[in-house]
Amino acid sequence: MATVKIKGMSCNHCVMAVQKALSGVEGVTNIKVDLEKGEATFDQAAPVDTNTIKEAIQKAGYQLG
Ligand SMILES: [Cu+2]
Repeated sequence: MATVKIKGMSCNHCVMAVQKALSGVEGVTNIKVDLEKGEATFDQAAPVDTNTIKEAIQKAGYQLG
């Protein structure tokens, strides 16, 4: 399981946006986004490049923290 810190989430809309962004990354499964902690956890069905995660999060309008 991997955990990433995400900056800029303020409500459940943000949670959904981050969830959707991560679900679009190949190999990422079992995503859980925690608004209060400002982080997301996920399992990797295949090795996932951190830069790919970063880009997906940024495209959704947030930053890795
Ligand atoms: Cu929001």
